[in-house]
Amino acid sequence: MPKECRRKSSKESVLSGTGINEGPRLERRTAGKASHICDDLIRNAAQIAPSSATGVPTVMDARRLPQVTITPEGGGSSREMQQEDWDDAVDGTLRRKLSNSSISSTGSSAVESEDDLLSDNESKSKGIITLEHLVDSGESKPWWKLKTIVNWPFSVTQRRKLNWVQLAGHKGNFKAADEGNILKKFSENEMQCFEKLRDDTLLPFVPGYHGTVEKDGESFLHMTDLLVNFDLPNVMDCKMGVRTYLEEELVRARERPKPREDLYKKMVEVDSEGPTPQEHSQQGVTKPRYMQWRETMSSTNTLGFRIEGIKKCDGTCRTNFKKTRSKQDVIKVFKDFVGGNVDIIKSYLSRLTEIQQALKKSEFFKQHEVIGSSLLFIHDHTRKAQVWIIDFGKTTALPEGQTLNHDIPWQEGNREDGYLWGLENLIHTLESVSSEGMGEDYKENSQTTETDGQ
Ligand code: I3P
Repeated sequence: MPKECRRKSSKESVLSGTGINEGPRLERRTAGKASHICDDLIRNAAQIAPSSATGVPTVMDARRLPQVTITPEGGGSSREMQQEDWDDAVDGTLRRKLSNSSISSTGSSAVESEDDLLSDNESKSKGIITLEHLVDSGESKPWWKLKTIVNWPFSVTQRRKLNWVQLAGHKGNFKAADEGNILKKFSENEMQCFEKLRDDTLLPFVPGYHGTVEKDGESFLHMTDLLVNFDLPNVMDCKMGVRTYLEEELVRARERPKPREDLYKKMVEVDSEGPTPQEHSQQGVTKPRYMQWRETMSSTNTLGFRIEGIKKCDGTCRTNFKKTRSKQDVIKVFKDFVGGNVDIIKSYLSRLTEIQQALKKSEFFKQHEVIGSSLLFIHDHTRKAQVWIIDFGKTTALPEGQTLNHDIPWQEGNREDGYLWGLENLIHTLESVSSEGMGEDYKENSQTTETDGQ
């Protein structure tokens, strides 16, 4: 385990230079990669873990100021959260827009129109980030969502008030719920999936679903918070399959092409040669074109899965894996993610094998095109490790009687998604990590994999 993720005595914490001193250091480390830090990761939120096994705040907890670094689009200045912001937040008065920051997107619903997506992205590209503080009657349950590096040194009391923090996602996608649960923005598609999954072999591998609820005039899916039983969890999101867009999105873009400037900019940021001359001149690319480009740049096309983002127990969050493409690239990232601990890899492997078996038996899986779904890897310093199947917003039922193999090549019209092929490659990749061993250089690898050109 990385040393920094073990629970420390207050003395150790003070001496180690983590804690209050860590924020600025992290900020410096990530400056210049600002627009991609925590953009896409962990739509199921980062749980505020209890301070210690006993729940007693450490001395560091008491000494450290709440610290949030807002990272602006395209680098530039950043802003640390001040004590008064925090005071505002816990008082229940904060609803503040901070300019020059951005929220990126993940986990959308297939029911959204391209126009909706455009308007959502327009606000994102204007760099507006909203800190929303929502208070339930009776009990204070603030909810913030930030694109940020977070170092949450809150006391236990404060932690209880702040159920969890969402680092990214489509605006308004998540809200805090009752203890151990979260609310995810309603999607008809996803709801239908959860309803069908109630009687499926995949049930033990998907987040608990407790129906829909209304809050502040909006509908949400009431779900188990997967991070709740972990102590300072490390989380990785792997998007599964060889294709990340629906066939219907492709058809729509062909019939009514809508070049998007935000996607063009994201493409250029990673590869200035990416857009065609025509796309350069119109300063826009269509969504399927962008998604296909993302697939070829990353390991989606070559391995049938890709790493979307990682949040580590020290609060750092990386999403600059757009060019993490080869098996060796992925191995390096996994080694760093588990902090060189082969036992965690073995636990993940065993869970992935169970998932693979369950998928092969699943009626739900046979009857659905699974697009944009992720495997969420979670482990902590106790070596507890789990993998969950998440995000069914773009998982769609096939016509009656039709089934998919999930391991044969996609051709437009056959709706194959390559999920099982990707899972097999993922398992082989982790087997390689396990058999290769970690070596001494896994820490270095975390530096060398930052290859997005961001
Ligand atoms: C985004 C990513 C998301 C996608 C989003 C893309 O690209 O592919 O999966 O949302 O589309 O911008 P990136 O990872 O490079 O940031 P959906 O899965 O919901 O389609 P969007 O911009 O239309 O939200």
